[in-house]
Amino acid sequence: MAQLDKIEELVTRLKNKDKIALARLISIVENSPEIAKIIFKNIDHLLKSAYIIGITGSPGVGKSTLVGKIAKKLMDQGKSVGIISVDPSSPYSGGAFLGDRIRMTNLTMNPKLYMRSLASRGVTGGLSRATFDICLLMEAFGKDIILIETVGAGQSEVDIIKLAYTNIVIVAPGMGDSIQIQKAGILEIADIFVVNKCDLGGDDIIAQFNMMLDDAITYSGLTGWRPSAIQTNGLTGEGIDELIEEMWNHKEHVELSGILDEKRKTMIKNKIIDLIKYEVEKYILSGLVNENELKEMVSNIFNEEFSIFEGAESIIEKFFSKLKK
Ligand SMILES: Nc1nc2c(ncn2[C@@H]2O[C@H](COP(=O)(O)OP(=O)(O)OP(=O)(O)O)[C@@H](O)[C@H]2O)c(=O)[nH]1
Ligand SMILES: [Mg+2]
Repeated sequence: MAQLDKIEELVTRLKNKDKIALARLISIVENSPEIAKIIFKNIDHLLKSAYIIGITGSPGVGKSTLVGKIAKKLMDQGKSVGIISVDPSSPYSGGAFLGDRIRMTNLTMNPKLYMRSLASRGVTGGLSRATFDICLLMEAFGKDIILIETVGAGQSEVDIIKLAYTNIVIVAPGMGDSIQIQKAGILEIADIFVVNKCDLGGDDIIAQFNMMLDDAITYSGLTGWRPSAIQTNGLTGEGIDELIEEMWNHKEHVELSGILDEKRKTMIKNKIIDLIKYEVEKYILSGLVNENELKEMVSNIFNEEFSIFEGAESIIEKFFSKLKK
């Protein structure tokens, strides 16, 4: 495949901070995990030099606006920033759309910034797999900070949230506040809690959040970190400095406590398992049972000739007996 010859050249260009090479490699990684393996044979990063920050919140709370403001400040501090905007519900992908808020600030023109949006369509092997791989590419490119924006609702997004070293959860007044806060697992997710649109209020949300924290007595015992609640205004930039300062505080906390290394090790473990699963599944589905056989099996099960478990078991047995040969 002609594409394969180009991989090495693209990786070299990536390491020389060529944005076009980064964009091409991300597209390849999104669409074909097969070729992604070849890319990563030439890249030996372990997400140690790039720091990953997750920004999660319901639609419209101001995530993209804040991401734009945060990115700008970080770049002013001399950091190189990558943004991944994950939107499973969006029909677009491939960097074609991204928060117009960010675009409006002309940030896209900044050479220190690279943005990419990711939708389910066109991504092979799961959004979290692609997000992880894109983080690796961005790190190899030389990004210091990677910001991942997600709505955080689906399972694949929960997996993406687990990738981030510091998670910022954003809510906004007047958008079903108590529901937003009570949403599953906010205390487990939020390292920093942000109430955006403070021009519209939000003191009550802060009070409610602090009460919840006080109730969760065991919480601080788990990680030794008590999330703070910060009010921001995405339009004026109010509160952004405080938010960034808190990000650095949390970074220091996870680094010194060893939590960060544990997290990285878990990511490595999950990646190994992912790769094995992918290969084994591919082997079984192409080598041991083809699409037609599987179809026939499904009809037989549907006609109650045997059970789902017996069907799966027969394939697994075939797999192991083949291994023994
Ligand atoms: N009043 C007010 N409006 C804000 C503030 N921050 C953002 N907005 C507005 O809120 C709207 C949604 O902002 P986005 O940044 O697109 O929100 P989002 O969370 O990224 O939205 P999705 O990506 O669609 O989930 C936009 O019209 C923003 O201009 C703020 O602090 N105050
Ligand atoms: Mg957005």
